[in-house]
Order: sequence, then C-alpha cells, then structure tokens
Amino acid sequence: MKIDRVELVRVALPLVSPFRTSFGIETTRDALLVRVLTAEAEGWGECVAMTEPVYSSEYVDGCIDVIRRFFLPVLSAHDDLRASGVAPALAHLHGHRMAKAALEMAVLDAELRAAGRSFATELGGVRDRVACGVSVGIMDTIPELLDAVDGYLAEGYVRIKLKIEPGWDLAPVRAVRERYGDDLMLQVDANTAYTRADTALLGRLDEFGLLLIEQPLDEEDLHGHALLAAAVTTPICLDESVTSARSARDAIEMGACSVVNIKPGRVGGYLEAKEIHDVCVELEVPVWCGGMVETGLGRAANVALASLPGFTLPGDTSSSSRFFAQDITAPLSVDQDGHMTVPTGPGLGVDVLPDVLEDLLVSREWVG
Ligand code: OSB
Ligand code: MG
Repeated sequence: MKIDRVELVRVALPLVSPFRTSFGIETTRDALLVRVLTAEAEGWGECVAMTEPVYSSEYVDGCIDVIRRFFLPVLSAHDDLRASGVAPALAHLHGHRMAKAALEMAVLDAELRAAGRSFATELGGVRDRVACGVSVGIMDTIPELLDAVDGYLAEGYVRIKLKIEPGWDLAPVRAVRERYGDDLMLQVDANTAYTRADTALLGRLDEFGLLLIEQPLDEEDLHGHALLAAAVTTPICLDESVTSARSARDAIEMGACSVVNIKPGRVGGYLEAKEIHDVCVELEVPVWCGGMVETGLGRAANVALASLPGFTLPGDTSSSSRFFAQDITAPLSVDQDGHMTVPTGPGLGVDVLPDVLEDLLVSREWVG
C-alpha cells in the first residue's frame, strides 16, 4: 500500500465520572486519532497518550509533533508499505512508542479492511468472546467505592481492579474482600506510587489473596520489583516497565514480574504486543490486556488482542459505557456474564460515527 493522505483528528470525550489514579484525576479523554487514506482502503488508529506526560513520557501534543515532523515523511516515502513494515521503517527514530503504535494501527486497519480480514484473525485470536474486568478509580470514601464496585459487578464484570496509592490501599482492599468474599477476582494497580521502602506495607496485601499487584514501583526500577517479588507472595505484574518484547523477557527472567499487562499503545503497536504475548507464552507467564481509556477504536482492537491464547486473565476491556456516555463508534459492551464479543468484520470491525466525531471534535488537520 501507499499512504496517500493522513489526517490527525483530536476529540474530547467527557468521562461519565472523574477517573482518579495515583497520577491524577481525569475528567475528559483527550484522544488523538490517526486516519490513513490509501488507494485500497481507509484505516483508523488511536494514540493512547494522555494530555500530560503523567503515565509515561508521551503526551498528545508531542505525539502530533513527532508524527507530523518525523514519522509521516518516512512512511509516506514508501511505495509499498505494510503494517509489518511500519516499526522497521521508524526504528532509527527512538522512542515515541504511542505515536508509532497509532500509525501502525491505522496502516494495519487499512491493510486488513482491504483484505477483508479482522484484527483478531490477523493477530491469531482463538476465542470469539473474552472475559472482561474493570478498573476502578480511587474514591474519597469506602462507601463510595463499594457503590461503584456493586454497580460494576451488577453489570457482569468478572474481575475488579482497584487503583491504589499510599493511604488508599489496605482499607479499600479489605472492604471489598469483606463485602464480596474470597472468590471475587481482585487485583490492584499502583501506577508506580510506592518505593522499595514500602515493601512491608505491600506485604500486608498478601492476606487478601489478590491476583496481582500491578506496577507498584518506578517504571525503571526492575531490580526493585524483583526484590519485592521475592519478599511478598502476591504476584507482581508490570505495566509501565514493559515497553517491548525484549523488556518483557528481561523483566520475567530477572524475576521482576510473574504476570504481564500488555498495552499495545505503550509497546509500539499491536504487532509488538503479539510478540510480547508470544514471549510470555514461551516463558509460561500469564498475560492480560490493559486499557488506556480508549475509544471504541482501541477498545475493539484490544478485545481482538485479548482473544489470543495466552490472555488467560481478564483484561481492562470494559464497555464503552464504563467511561463514556457517547463513544465515537457504536458502543462496545460486556454481556451480563462479563464477556465481550470479539469483532469479526474487516479491520477493526467498528466504524467511526461521523456525526459524533463532529460533536466531540477539538481539531483535525491533514498532515501528509
Ligand atoms: O495503569 O492501567 C493503567 C488508565 C489510564 C492510564 C493507565 C491505566 C489506566 C487504567 C484504566 O487502569 C484502564 C482502562 O479501563 O482503560
Ligand atoms: Mg496499570
């Protein structure tokens, strides 16, 4: 394929309620979409960067700049570009994985739409439905948290993830365990809010039988995670630290984690995400699909990825309605039994609703 034109579309999706994590409070999803036009088909990608560099170093304005200034000129010069060629073509340009992932996703969508194949088929999916969990933000009070969890369980979610931070860890976990019992699949995510000095505190979570503790320490502190993993019984899962198949293998081999959260955007795209999956299957480490408050585009692709065989834990693949009153695609929804159906149509298998896009539009520009 040859890229004819690329449009960067920025939309603002109001959240149904503020989403608080250890790194901040979000009330709107500032989403950057990449629309690639080729002679054969149009493709859409979604960039998972946030407005500010609070989860990773990337941020939306930076992604727009690096795409426009450096990535597109390289890709547009290719007369026969395939999605598998995007990462190699951009490999000499360091970092910026979220920006690269968005471009690769758009090219892959165009390629698959042209070929009449779905993301799930292309990536190697083996299930037509995936089990879904939900990420629950930090709340002001325990009763508020329990109300939220009540609602999510009533919707069918099969696993609850509580966001934690110092001062909001043991008490919410204890309250949820007491209310719902030991059978509830429960895990926590600290988004790097702790240090090695918190080992004893994190060890007190052991009695609650959590599935895992996600990214307790700094992104770069792999050795610290290995020390922590040796000191506690709850499995350690890495999110922020895993940026590639290589870093996943290293983290696992050094004992820094025994579970991996795979987020395509964080690792440079769905093709690298599949590589990480394959490494984890080889090393017998369970994986699950993370989320970055994606619109229906990223949500559909994540569900396709989660249909691969190594995704043995429920992902943060929640319904569009978990975050948005109005998604930019037809809403993706979990069934009453907490599963989501994997899209089967060509490419992402979902389409942008032009009227909604127009309503939520912040800016759009042709960049190539
Ligand atoms: O760490 O998993 C995370 C949202 C934004 C940034 C980072 C994370 C999250 C979530 C929500 O936990 C996942 C989702 O449901 O999209
Ligand atoms: Mg996380």
